[in-house]
Amino acid sequence: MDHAATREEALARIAAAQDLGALEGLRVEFLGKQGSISGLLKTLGAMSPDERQVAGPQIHALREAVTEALGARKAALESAALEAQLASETIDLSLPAPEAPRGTIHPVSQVMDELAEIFADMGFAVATGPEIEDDWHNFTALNIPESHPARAMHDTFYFPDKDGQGRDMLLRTHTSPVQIRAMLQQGAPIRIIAPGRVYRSDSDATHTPMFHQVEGLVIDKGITLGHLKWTLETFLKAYFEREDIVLRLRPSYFPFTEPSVEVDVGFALVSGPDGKSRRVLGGSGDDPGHGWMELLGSGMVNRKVIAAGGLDPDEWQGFAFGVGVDRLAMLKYGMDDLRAFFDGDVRWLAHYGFSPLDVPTLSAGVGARA
Ligand code: 2NM
Repeated sequence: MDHAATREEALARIAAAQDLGALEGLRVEFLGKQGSISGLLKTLGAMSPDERQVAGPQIHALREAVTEALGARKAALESAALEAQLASETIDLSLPAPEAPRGTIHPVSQVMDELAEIFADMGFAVATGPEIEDDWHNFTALNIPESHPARAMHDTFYFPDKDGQGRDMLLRTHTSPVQIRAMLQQGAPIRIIAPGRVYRSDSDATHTPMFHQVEGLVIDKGITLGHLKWTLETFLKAYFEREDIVLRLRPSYFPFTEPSVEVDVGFALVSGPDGKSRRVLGGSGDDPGHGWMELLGSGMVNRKVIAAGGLDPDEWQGFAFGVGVDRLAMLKYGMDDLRAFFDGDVRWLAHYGFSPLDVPTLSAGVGARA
């Protein structure tokens, strides 16, 4: 028996296959379980040894030739498909980059970065702590009595259950508990700022239930109100990038500081291009066309708070201050609606946000845009 005709026909059909699907059809037709060449192989069993000696090598050679032709055609079809794909995917490298949505840094993040940079230059580290606190760290350690209105349900967000030590759990109402934890964990001396989210049950045009605060704490030997005033003045001049920032300290009261001082900053009333008058920080509030704006609270840390922090108040003294980060951002960058800070509107962010490359540095100006 001669298989030359079968072979010629099979190779011609393989060479003519136009795609991988057709080629697979041929493989099944020739070499599959029910395939024609598989059928020929099965006939070997019924042959006499003499017949088999002649037909065996011919059928095996046929199977080999067909297998090889199928592989070669498959490789050719695959490389043709790759060539076609590459040809269709060429790009013009001289085209401009496509317009892609670009994220911006939220002003709150930018201002917190500016604060960290300014205070780092004065030797302050950044401290953080949990937003879910217990009432000892948030109130008791800060000399805020059980009866104090700040502890009331209508001012503080409480959790329904107490912690393992029977303490009420709450969302921190200020970042002061971070400073208590720092005193207990690090001991003295201390120079830290504690920026972060704080929560109060309060919501109107100028109050949001979550806002951002930064508090500062210095504990050392022989610290006075003079150190406090210099630190706040140096910070505010660097932050607002003006040398003419003037502060006014007024006596005040906070449970955690004694004495306590409210800090006002002088501003000028300037009329903008729209005719509306804006407050621009700088100059003495007592000068004509000027006024004083209440900006932050501060004072010398109360002896009871130092003791609650595990330190001896006869050995260690210090000052502390607290200021709203959102308010600082509005004053510097001119936003007039606090609520827009938390709407997540990308149009607002495109307008007021910062480029990720605008990293605050003291040498370039902390608020300089690239
Ligand atoms: C303020 C005003 C005055 C303050 C006190 C402390 C601590 F934990 F050290 F006692 N941290 N921050 C403080 C003092 C905060 O915010 C208006």
